[in-house]
Amino acid sequence: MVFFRSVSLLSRLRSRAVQQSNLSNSVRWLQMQSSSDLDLHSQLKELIPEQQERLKKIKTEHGKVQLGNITVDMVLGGMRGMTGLLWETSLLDPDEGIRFRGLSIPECQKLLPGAKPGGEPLPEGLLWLLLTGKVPSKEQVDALSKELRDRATVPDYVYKAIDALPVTAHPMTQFASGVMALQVQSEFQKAYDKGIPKAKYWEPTYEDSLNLIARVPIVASYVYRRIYKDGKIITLDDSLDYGGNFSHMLGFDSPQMQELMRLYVTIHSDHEGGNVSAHTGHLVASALSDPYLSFAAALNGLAGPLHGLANQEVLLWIKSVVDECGENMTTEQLKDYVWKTLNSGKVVPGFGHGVLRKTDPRYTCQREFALKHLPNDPLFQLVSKLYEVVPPILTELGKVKNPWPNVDAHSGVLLNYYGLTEARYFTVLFGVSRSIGICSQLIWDRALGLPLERPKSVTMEWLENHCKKAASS
Ligand code: NMX
Ligand code: MLT
Repeated sequence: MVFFRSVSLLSRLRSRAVQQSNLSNSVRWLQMQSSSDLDLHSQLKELIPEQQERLKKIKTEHGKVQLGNITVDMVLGGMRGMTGLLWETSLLDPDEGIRFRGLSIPECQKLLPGAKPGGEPLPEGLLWLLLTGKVPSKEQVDALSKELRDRATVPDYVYKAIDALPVTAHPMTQFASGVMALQVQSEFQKAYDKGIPKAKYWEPTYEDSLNLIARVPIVASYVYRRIYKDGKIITLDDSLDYGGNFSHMLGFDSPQMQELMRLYVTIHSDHEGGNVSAHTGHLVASALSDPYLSFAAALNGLAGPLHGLANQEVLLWIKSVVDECGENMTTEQLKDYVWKTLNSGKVVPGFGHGVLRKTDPRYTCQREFALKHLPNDPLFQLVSKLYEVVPPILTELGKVKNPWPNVDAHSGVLLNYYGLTEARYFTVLFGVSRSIGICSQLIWDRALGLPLERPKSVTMEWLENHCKKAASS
């Protein structure tokens, strides 16, 4: 039954894919459910030579094709719109949002296996999709869940490294320190020291990446329980999947919270390569720093308020609105509060984006989750009100390129509803999720032999001289 439902979904999606030829290249439609191989490593081993050939062909046949002009504005404007990275696992369209290996979020919700039929996608399924470009079967996802549980062991010195910090240290500082301590077990570093040939770099990168993805929920839960629950640790449950277990280890066992966590981790996992955390991870790894070093660096970028920390800022800001205006505020009061925020020189957290120009589909799917499970929650209703009030105000400012909400505008109120109320912790959840996207691409970085990243920089004097010359020629 499940198989037939999948097949009919598959044929519907396949016909759409014919219209969108770019999708059919990136997703291996016909291989969905057809392979009974449960081992992700051997699937990758098969795929790598084919993809290496593909990259070689692009280089030799199209290496000199131009991808656009670099303008002074782009150099001074944070490289917006400048294509400069290869990132295989996902691609962001400014209007449509993210596609993971060609699949939109609603398509992932339909096609990726859930803990129960029709449930939210299991993040392990997304990991399989990101790594292979194939939609896995439930059996493959279950095998990967087990593999991740088997790899989920954290040495004592990791906890000790975290304990060396004051309990008041920001959760992201504690989490990133724990990830750095995990690095002691890097297989890549050991193999590199022994002189592993370049063609094999991807193998210890794979080991490190899967170990890291398996272990970060344990480190993250430790940080949460240390700060907020008197250090009372909850261990892994062998019967649970990745998202379910993460929720369990944090101390939340309601089936709905576990479903939320599966959705949360899936949608936060990857957002193409140019965002601060992904780009940082990729840059650091290009020096052949191992996945732990690279991912810890990525986390430090995620901890900034314009990036991942925005989820913390949103809930704190929403609560400050309620504190000032009360729960039954009028639209006028809300507008005034938004203007007050802007006039004090702050941004409205959770709105705007570096690439997106429409409402983030990650916002939309969280909104759908809320409409289904918590329609009467007052904070959800406030988030809905903000969806009406904020975009016209940001548009009126005249400089904001995207007035619409992003992923962070919604996540906090969902977590808060299920009892995870500590806003300062939220970015750690984002960090755990992002390990899946960043590490998947790091494996491909090494498999494809991508080089050291080293763009050219220039001085203002160089720019002035260059522009003078350009004007006179
Ligand atoms: N509130 C107030 N001002 C804003 C906002 C906002 N939400 N978004 C953009 N602007 C301002 C921005 O600060 C800039 O002002 P100025 O020229 O004075 O420096 C101007 O509008 C133009 O910025 P954009 O080109 O629209 O946006 P940019 O690509 O530079 O930045 C963000 C993107 C996401 C950093 C920005 O929209 C922002 O600060 N949003 C609020 C923070 C946030 O929600 N971040 C999370 C993003 C998603 N994530 O998880 O990473
Ligand atoms: C992300 O998920 O990384 C954010 O939306 C930021 C981005 O894509 O630039």
